[in-house]
Amino acid sequence: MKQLESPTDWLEARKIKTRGREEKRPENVFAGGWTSDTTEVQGVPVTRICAWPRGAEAAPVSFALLEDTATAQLGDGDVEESLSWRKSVEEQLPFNLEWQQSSECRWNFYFNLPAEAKCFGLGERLSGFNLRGRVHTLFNYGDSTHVPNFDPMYKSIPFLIIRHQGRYHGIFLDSPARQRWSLDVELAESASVELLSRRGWTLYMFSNASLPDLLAAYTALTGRSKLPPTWSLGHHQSRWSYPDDKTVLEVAQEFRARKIPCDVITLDIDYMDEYRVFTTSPERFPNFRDTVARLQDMNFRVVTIVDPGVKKDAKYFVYNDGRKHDYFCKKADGKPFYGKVWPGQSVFPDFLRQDVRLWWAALHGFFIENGVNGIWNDMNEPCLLGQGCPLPLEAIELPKEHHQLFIQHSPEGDVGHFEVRNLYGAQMSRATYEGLRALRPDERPFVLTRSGYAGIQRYAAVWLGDNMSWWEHLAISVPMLLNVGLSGVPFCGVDVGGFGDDCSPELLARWYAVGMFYPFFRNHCSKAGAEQEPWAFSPRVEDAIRHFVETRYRLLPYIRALFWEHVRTGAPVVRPMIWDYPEDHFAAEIDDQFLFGRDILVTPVLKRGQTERSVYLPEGLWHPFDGGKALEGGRLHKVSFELDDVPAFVRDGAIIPFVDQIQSTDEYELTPITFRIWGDKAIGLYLDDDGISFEYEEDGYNEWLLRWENGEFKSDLVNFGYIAPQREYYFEHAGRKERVSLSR
Ligand code: MIG
Repeated sequence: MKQLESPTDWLEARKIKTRGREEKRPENVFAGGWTSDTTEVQGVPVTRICAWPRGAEAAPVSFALLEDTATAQLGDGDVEESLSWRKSVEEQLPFNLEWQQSSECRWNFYFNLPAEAKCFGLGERLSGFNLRGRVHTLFNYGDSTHVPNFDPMYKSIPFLIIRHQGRYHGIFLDSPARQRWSLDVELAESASVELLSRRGWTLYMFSNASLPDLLAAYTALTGRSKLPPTWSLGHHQSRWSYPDDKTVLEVAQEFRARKIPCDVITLDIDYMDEYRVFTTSPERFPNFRDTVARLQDMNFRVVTIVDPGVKKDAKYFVYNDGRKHDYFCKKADGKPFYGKVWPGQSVFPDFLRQDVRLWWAALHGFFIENGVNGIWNDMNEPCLLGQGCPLPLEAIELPKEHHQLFIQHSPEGDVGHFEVRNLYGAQMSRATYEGLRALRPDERPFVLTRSGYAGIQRYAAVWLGDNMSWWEHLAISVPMLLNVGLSGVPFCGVDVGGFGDDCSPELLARWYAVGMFYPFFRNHCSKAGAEQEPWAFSPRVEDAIRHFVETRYRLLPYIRALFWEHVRTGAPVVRPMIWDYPEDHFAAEIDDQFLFGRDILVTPVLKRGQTERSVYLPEGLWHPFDGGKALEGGRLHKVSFELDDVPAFVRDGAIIPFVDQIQSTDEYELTPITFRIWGDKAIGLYLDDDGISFEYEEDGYNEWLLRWENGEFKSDLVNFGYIAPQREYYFEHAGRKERVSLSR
């Protein structure tokens, strides 16, 4: 067989100038055009700056904003108010933000970072909660070396939050090209961003808000997630890979036999026919449709992986069809671009093009016909095997177009891939989301993605890629997910048990104790790792895991309400303590605890051999989740957590809806719900919708405000638009449980 052409351009891209010694502020060579205006978004003042180089006429069209245009007329969809931008008269931006262009392909931004200020956001970061004191590179890259100083990661969300004197400010630099944020590395109370692009950009400066208001404003611009299908909030089981249909069915049966709730079985790359996307293996999954149906008979749903690389194979319909229509990315010389991924030499669709997205969307008809429920997008940075980062970390120049792997078609015309790289995965997931939505209009799509850009929350849930079965990675998952949530993406999680390496029994149990509070809750493990299904170790570990997964399921009505809150306000599901306790300076430092909505404070055990940890409770009274004496907040406590204790506290004054134990969300609708009440005076919310359709957007939901006062339970109807199947309701307070009917 003839040797396939091997891609060498990525090597060429490395032969460019990289950073030497830190330079002084370079000379400003800007000679292009710019505009500046201001408005208010959800009550937050926003200044917008658009700039473009000489020769261009405007900043590029944005793919991050709701309306896909930098001049979006907000006021549609989720955004209530309409924006009116006014010409800016401001002379000075907050933090004295300044910008310039220092070469034909380099822009610089400078701002002050007062000593007291803390930085959050920027999407997926390995550096802990406060991002200050290091460089953060935003250039989507798939690599599993998740050591603390590793950079860049799979996703790039250029939205930085600055907390200063108890107020919050945001900088959103909307450009999908390489960005490097240096957050006071020099300890000089100053920060800078270097953007490598020959195109323009748009910067939004949000100022002087509370943290919830800031998120409301940022997500008013970049959009919010829809309510997820309820099944996707259940427990997912994954493995790279279950080798064949027989094994998959056995795993599913095991969950039911052992009564460990589970909703989703995920199929990794080996379900395909030699890694050809939109096919199934005739040897290992010969009756694919039947296998999916059998899983669904057991109340499971199936999520299949889809990678962007299309196998170069003249007998393969996806390759031929895409070639015929010219859908794949080409090099600057017009020749096809080939990169090596799982299928061998592969071509890559140009997802920036709408016609390509439509084509890709339609290909998902294959999965719909087979009954597949959701799609998992991987390798979509895009990641090429064995090649390292396509642009050196230290680059201070953008290679010329013909060395940027390939060319993509932006609304402004052809551009080198590096100009728009950070959009590749997001636009793939957009195509997937829109495909599922069009093909199955009555169901909320479930798409999971590894790569993404600002606004990815509109299309997909995210997981944070290849972590390891290390205690360090259990611990870092908390600040990582906090920053992902503060970057506008509520539906997020990491691989429970860790992806690489062998998990240990203790680690798996402790990981589930945290994972049950991840918005996206999936056990996943790599090929090389030892088995880590919930029963892989001892009965003691299995029992602990069962308790955590059961509790996750019992909390589903509360979790569904948290996503409602996101839809309405942009709030993340997993929140730092400062979200609700902004005045608490002690809380601002804490990144090993988090709020799961307003009423649950998660205080996980993150160290091997640890059975006790110190817990910081904010003001008020807090009740241990699994029962026991309430603790007074405003101080530290030493608390012990056995292997099977849910490591969390409930806020005094909370009413949380719990559904009776179910094994999958198929049983959700008819199962009784109990409103558990903590404290003498309490309030809560109960929301109900069909959990699967978009009717909730047309008033098809019910909402009650719940109150507990003077020993009495009351429900006030706020909205009634969904005719729910009959189920029983109870309240429970201090051991007293009574049936109630909700007011109409
Ligand atoms: O090169 O599909 O992060 O979750 O199991 C590895 C195989 C490709 C990387 C993903 C991981 C997945 C694996 N993929």
